[in-house]
Amino acid sequence: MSSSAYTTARESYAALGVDTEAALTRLAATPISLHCWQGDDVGGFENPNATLSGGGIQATGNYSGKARNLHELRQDLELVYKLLPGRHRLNLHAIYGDFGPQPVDRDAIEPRHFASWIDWAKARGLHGLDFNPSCFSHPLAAAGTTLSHPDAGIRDFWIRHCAAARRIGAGFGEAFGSPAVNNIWIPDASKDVPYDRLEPRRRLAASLDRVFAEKLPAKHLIDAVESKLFGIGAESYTVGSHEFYLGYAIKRGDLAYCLDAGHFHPTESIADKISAILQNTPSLLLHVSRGVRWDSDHVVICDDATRAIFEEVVRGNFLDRTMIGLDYFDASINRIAAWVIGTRAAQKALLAALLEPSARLRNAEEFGNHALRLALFEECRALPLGLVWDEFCRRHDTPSGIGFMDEIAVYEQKILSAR
Ligand code: RNT
Ligand code: ZN
Repeated sequence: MSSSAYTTARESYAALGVDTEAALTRLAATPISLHCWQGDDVGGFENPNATLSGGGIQATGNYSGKARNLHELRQDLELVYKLLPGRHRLNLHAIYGDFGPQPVDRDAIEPRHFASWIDWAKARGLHGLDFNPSCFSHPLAAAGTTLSHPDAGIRDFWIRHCAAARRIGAGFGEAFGSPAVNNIWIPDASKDVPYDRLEPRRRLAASLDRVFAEKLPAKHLIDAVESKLFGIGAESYTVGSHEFYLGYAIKRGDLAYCLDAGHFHPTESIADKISAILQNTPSLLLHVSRGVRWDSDHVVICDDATRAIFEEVVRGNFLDRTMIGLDYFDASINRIAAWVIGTRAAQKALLAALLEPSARLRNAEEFGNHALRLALFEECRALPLGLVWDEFCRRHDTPSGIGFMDEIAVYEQKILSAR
């Protein structure tokens, strides 16, 4: 039985020709890939007190209760998934392996180091796992360059690491019967104005060619490349820029391009890029994030920028070719709440997009009635999205409203405060 509030909402949408049931079905079938690194400020478990260093990225804040090991991270994630409606994925970085007491260097990671993640994710009914090589927080990345490093030996090390990551991703895809995304992001950049912008890019392209040389089944693995504009201490030049990777991905033809919402100029929206990129690449990976004045990786909220991203995905009928991942790391608030708030916000933004009166909007635009188009957009802002969302949560046995915060508060008191 639907709630009476939902029935009223359904009628409001139906009056505009929108089928809320179809939207709820589509939403339920769309997994979000949660980024494991929100749980411990991008530290990883290579050694007991690992912390993020370099790479031009930074987790700010010092909230108590951070996950200190694999066990604690999984424990936290179990609560997170419980508070999310629908089935979702987990996106692992290479530094989050189950390494045991012996240190394992990045170029020596193997599928067996991630086997316990597969078991864990299966036992919890997750939709699948995704992966990323970790080309930062490592002595050989200390200079801020990896795949484009001038030293061939150092390049080779990172090539081996990225190639190993692809094999681990393919193993995930095989285990779940659903392809894993292996997303390559490297920090290679320069703080000050370089003289030579070309050679590092040539080296990067050559390194990537070697990373992708091994053919792995497309049904198990989707390779993605992530561009960036600048990082902290890396402001003047980024080797893997938007133009570099877009060109590289289109040239290869089999790569997904990764758009991170924080990787462009502060007023630039990634929403407009989606229909342009998907003309020429088979698929797209989203890193849904929220930059505040810079690529600050604030917790995702259901703001206009996030809604615009999902509107473009839905309007272009691109959901089947778009993998939705989150990428933010806020260490200033309860990290579990950060995960849940951000994921639910992304889902809500997707729901809002699925609830657009698309036929009427298309028609108004086609006939040049731009006043009607504007009126419809404005009408949408006041439609009862929250009631449809609450119904979705109810049907998936998850708290609606901000009820999830109560469970997080209890967990904070019982578990986090003891860390
Ligand atoms: C960095 C990129 C990258 C990382 C993660 C940890 O600017 O956005 O995706 O945030 O891989
Ligand atoms: Zn990213």
